[in-house]
Amino acid sequence: MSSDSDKVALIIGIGGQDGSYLAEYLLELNYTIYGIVRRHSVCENQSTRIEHLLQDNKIICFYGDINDIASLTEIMKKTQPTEIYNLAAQSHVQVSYEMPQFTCQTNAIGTLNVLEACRINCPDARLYQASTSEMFGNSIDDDGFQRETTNFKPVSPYACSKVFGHYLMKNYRNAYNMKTYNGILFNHESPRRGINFVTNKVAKTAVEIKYGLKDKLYLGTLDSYRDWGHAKDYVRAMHMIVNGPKPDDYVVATGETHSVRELCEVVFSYLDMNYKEYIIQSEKYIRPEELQYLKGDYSKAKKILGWEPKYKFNEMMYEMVDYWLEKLK
Ligand code: NAP
Ligand code: F7E
Repeated sequence: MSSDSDKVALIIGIGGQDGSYLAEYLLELNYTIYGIVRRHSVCENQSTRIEHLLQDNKIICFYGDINDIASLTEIMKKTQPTEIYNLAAQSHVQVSYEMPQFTCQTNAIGTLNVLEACRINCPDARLYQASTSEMFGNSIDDDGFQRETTNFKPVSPYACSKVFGHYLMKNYRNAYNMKTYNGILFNHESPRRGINFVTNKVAKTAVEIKYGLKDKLYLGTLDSYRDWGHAKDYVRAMHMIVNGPKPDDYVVATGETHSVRELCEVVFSYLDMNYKEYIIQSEKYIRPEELQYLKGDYSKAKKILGWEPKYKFNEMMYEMVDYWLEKLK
């Protein structure tokens, strides 16, 4: 692996699923890593996924918040990053219906704060923005895929807030010649995924049922489709995007789609169970407007960056189930 020892990364949202994997990945490339975490009353909550990195002093973290431009300014001034990854967000789609204003304030205005702090304090830094396939909403090209040229028709406050951030990145790229990069990432999962996202919820609950700790799994719709990849593949893509030939926007996906029903089938049959016996559909998890179908065309990332996913869907789900089998033993 090549060395990037003069490179300094600032990961905003380092304590999240992607932030933790990205930190591990960039450490292997010899980056100096700074991270921003929010303050929690239970302080271990902000560092569960990065405890191993903090213990060995492999990364340095600061308290900050993308809603607080003073904290961003101070940290950027102090660390002078060559690359900034803005992964901070209220990232749950259903929660964005319950907290629309907070979601938009954080994901949209927070991203504006990151851009402004960067423009003023480290204008030469390369800045990555965590854009999302949610921005496409129910917009699909005639061949059944979404790609960089597909129209955005967002169907949640979360998706709308991310469209704002996405266009602002493009605006600052053109207006100020800043090096901004949008990664339009489709769903990506891992054992570190929050357990209120459907993949890890199904994996964890199926194991709890297997061990006799629960008897039912309550879900919303089983008929939506997602293009699910592995977070480890996707943080590798983030780094390749930021080090690409020019500031640009890229779709990162697997090109495969599966329904929530198929996901349940894969997980329960791995545990020798029939999912139909355990699932109860609950109104609680039905969204006011649902995004029905996602399948991404990653050919631009493949052609220009040489990126391709390594993990397959079943393999990833088995890894998540194995994690819970061990943890709940
Ligand atoms: P995640 O696990 O929810 O992590 C988000 C991180 O952002 C958490 O560490 C969170 O801290 C932090 N954060 C939230 N609000 C903040 C604020 N105001 N200031 C500073 N930090 C804040 O999400 P993820 O799955 O790693 O996703 C990373 C990014 O990619 C997010 O922006 C998400 O919207 C986007 N994205 C995710 C996917 C996906 O499938 N995973 C796909 C496309 C795009 P706390 O722990 O304190 O809340
Ligand atoms: O839902 C359905 C739900 O919450 C997937 C975020 O990382 O990816 C993620 O957003 C599907 C939806 O992810 C339950 O209705 C059924 O159709 O795991 P999810 P998401 O909404 O696709 C995108 C790319 C992001 O950018 C977001 O940050 O599963 N579903 N029953 C359920 N979903 C949940 N969470 N819980 C259920 O009980």
